[in-house]
Amino acid sequence: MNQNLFATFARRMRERGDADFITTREGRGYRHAEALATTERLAGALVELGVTPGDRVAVQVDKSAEAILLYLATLRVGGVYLPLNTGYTGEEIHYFLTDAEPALFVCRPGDAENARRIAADSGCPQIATLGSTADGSLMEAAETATPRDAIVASDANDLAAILYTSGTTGRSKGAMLTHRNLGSNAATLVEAWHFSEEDRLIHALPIFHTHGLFVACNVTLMAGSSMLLLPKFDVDVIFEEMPRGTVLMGVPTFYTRLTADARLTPEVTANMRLFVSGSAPLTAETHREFERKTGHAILERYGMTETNMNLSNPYDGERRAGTVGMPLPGVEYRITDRKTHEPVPKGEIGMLEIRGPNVFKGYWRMPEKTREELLEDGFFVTGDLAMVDERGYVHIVGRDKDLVISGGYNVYPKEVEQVIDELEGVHESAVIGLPHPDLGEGVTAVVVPEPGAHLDEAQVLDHLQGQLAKYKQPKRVFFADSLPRNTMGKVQKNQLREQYQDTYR
Ligand code: MCA
Ligand code: AMP
Repeated sequence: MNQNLFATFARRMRERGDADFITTREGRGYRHAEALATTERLAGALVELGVTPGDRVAVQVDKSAEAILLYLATLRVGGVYLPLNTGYTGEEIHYFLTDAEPALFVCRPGDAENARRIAADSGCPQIATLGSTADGSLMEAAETATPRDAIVASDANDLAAILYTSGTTGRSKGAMLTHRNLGSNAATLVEAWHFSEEDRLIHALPIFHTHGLFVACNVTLMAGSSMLLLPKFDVDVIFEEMPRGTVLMGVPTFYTRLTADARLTPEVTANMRLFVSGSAPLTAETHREFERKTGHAILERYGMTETNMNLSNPYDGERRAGTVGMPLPGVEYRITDRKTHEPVPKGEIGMLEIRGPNVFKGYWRMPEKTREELLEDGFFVTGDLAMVDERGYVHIVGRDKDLVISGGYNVYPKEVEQVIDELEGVHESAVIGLPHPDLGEGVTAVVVPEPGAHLDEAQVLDHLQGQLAKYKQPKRVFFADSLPRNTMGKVQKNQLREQYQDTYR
């Protein structure tokens, strides 16, 4: 049997035929059968552009129905989908193209000139464009290409996607995800969250990360549901659409913004059956406040790029504020001593490790990194600190990794520090996350200038423009004579977090 994930999706799309798959507020959408036919044409275009099984297809495009169909067409031809944050700068893209060696880079029509140059510099043989209104050279090619109705035969262990996740060393790592990884997780979530053909997901997340791409789209496809595709999260639009939706998936910032709005009532959410939160910690306060205002208990779950979803609060049963629930069926977890990987006594804090069919194959061309984080017995070391309570609910209590999560986007301090340190007059810097009422954590830099150098906040921020995606850039920059260090010489970021804790409050 063909274990290509798309074979499962195609079966469902055929069954669902004329039922809506993707709808938009502008009225441009796709029914399931129509979407399936478009993937045949896009597959034809991909093959004509030189994509063969196993090839990476790198994609940096605005959110659109066609972008989702491009993901599906890539699976159809046996390619490996590689989505890239639309905020990434040319320099960042250059790294991804060089590292992943894609056969094709699909970019926004307006970026074509730069993309051509970056592709040439990084050895990528082909580019195509895709705009948010079905425009661009890829859709033109799809019009004339010979449709391909075959679905390339794949093994469950073959790669379906590579998603880059920043590394603690500052170098992004490509997480290799197989057809089994994605397929098993989607099937599990459909069951766990009771998805059905009746569901209409309000899709307001970006589609270049696990949450908006795999959790949202794969689950919709597998259940034969439909989704309202929104270009971005906009509170006004969510309030307008909730009466016609059934599920919302969001990062905690969605819920803090909705909760702060007077329009949040039981009436406006009456048609909704499920609110899912993840990608960053949802505060117990927001959870309770949302429930008080709507009667809906947000379902918080825990996942990672490397593993898709691991733990989830129950659909039926208590959804406990401040916890991420229990392991999903088929997923095992253990909480261990960081050094020995031996389980710690129940109720104590330790490293969260995960094993299951959802756990990735390793980091693209980084065997050593893979060995460090993917243990011989199959457990993946998440870098998150957790404890389990007496009722079996897991609490994520902190991170062992130096990571900031801002509005659901991960920012690795090392990467930002390296760019700041290149600025003339900077001796060294430390980047930290501080409590932020809207984004959860606000990226913040503490900079130590060279003796005699005169630097100000604007200079540091100017220097970062164009080098780092906007969401990675600090919201504030502070200056200090030195950084606090322990006897081993390690920067004490806890002390800095304490010193500047009230910055955004
Ligand atoms: C936008 N900006 C940000 C962020 N988003 N800055 C820091 N952190 C952010 N997350 C910048 C904009 O460039 C803009 O800058 C300024 O902040 C104000 O933008 P605003 O209009 O408020 O932002 P927004 O468009 O409303 O976006 C906020 C957002 C968005 C809705 C929270 O960031 C978002 O959709 N985040 C979701 C991320 C996500 O999908 N994460 C899942 C990763 P300026 O004004 O200067 O131009 S997957 C994952 O983590 C795992 C697997 C999991 O468990 O799910
Ligand atoms: P990413 O690298 O984008 O896959 O982000 C994964 C990280 O997001 C995890 O390692 C956690 O630190 C964090 N995360 C995801 N979901 C939750 C959650 N519900 N609560 C706390 N942290 C979360």
